Amino acid sequence: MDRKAFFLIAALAAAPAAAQRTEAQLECRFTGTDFVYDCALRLERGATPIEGARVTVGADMPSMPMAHHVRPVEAKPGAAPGEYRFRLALEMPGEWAVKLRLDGPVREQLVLRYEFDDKGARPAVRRARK
Ligand SMILES: [Cu+2]
Repeated sequence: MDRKAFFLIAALAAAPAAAQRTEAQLECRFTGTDFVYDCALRLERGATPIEGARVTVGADMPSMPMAHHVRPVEAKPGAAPGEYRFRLALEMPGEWAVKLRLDGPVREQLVLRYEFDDKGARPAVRRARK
């Protein structure tokens, strides 16, 4: 092949690499039962929803290693592309590390740190160490 064609192919192959990071967004609603949450997870890569993934969700508390035993649950596909839904039964409010294992089109493990209370969940704020 000539040089121009080779350069074009190389450029196309290189372009997606920068966009390969998996983005995960989590929204959890408190169910009213201690400490059970209905969660919707959005997965995308380079603004493209990740569809057809098998998502297993576990959780533990970074501040209390080995203290909790939350049984991992399997997420179900949601209504929107790249959306997955699951119910998370935690053992107390506070900061939890939500552990996602992705299988299928994307094989990856992600850890999302979220603060859970009776209003729902939001990303845990990193406090600067003194
Ligand atoms: Cu705890």
